[in-house]
Amino acid sequence: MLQFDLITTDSASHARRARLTLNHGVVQTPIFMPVGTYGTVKGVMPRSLEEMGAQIILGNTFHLWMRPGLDVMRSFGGLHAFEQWDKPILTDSGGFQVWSLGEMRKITEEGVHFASPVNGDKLFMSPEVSMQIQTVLNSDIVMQLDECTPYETKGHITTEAEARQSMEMSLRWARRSQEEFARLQNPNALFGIVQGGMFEHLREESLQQLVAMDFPGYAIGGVSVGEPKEEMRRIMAHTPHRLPQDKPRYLMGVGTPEDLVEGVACGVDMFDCVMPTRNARNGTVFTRYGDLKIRNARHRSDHQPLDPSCTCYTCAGTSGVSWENGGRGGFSRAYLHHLDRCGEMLGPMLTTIHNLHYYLNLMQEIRTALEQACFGAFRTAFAEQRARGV
Ligand code: PRF
Ligand code: ZN
Repeated sequence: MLQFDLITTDSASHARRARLTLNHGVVQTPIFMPVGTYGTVKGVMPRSLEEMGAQIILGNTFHLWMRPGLDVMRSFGGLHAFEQWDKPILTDSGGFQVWSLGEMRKITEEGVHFASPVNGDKLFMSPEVSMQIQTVLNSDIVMQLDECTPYETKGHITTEAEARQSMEMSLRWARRSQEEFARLQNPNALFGIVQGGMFEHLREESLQQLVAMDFPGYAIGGVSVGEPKEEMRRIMAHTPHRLPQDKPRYLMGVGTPEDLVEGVACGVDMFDCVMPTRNARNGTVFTRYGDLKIRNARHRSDHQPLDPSCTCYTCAGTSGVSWENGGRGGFSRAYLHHLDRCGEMLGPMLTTIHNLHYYLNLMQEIRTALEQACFGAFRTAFAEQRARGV
């Protein structure tokens, strides 16, 4: 089940504001989806995610198949009950993760043969297997199994012929995914994934074939895979707006705050990325005025919060009133610097809360700007403020 209702469209760009209804609830788009690969958004309790306004989170077919395994997932009736998250979940198919195994795998037309990174067992992932696992997980949005075409392999940039072969196999896997999904009578929604590497005509072919198959939603895969930024932006400007107006569009694994704002302008509705959570664990935080490294010695005795304009628990405490609006403040940069120096667990927990809040709040600001018909002005002001620096 999936329903997608457009609320407003921007007159000067491809941006849209919409409402996506799924089996476990409603999602307001454009949206950022926190990544919870192993059935947990690392370091964050589900109640904190809800408090931060997360509406949908990711899970991963490949990882959950490895651990805890399908028998355990089946005994819980799916991922929602297991991880104690009752709002929508999207699961990636495992294609991208199997691809990331590098030398450990062999891709054939039938599927992917590989050795389990956990215990070395010989395993096989196919479009059918991916659909069977995602059916047990009972995720609201299921992704087709695809092959994420690399930008380069060992210094060799993927040729047009290679990108075509890969894209065409993803199309055949899309058809097999769709057939198996139907056979399993999965009650959720299956998305097709556009591939085609850095070649616009291949992207065009891929999307037209997928659109002919009539998926309830579409993703753009194979971007942010090591290509130069200009290449990524070129594909971002090419593909999303060519997909059906009345279906959700998901740009996989993207990106920086700037990428999200530009992605929305290109017509993207949904994003996911490890950046806010992973960077938080490395001590890099996002702020309205640019990025900040908490490890830097200049924060040693700084009493300010990470971002004086932020209303997250880390920056504003429980009041939710930002420091610059007269709030008493939350945790100081000095304290977060100290936690990082000492390797304390609370450090990454607090920086993760802040970064996710930043991403989720950015999307909220985008939705509000679209509703108030001032997305263009928002886009300009955002870029200027971020470039100015902390
Ligand atoms: N395919 C799948 N998952 C993905 C990608 C893809 O191409 C990407 C590329 N950025 C991230 N996650 N299935
Ligand atoms: Zn904050």
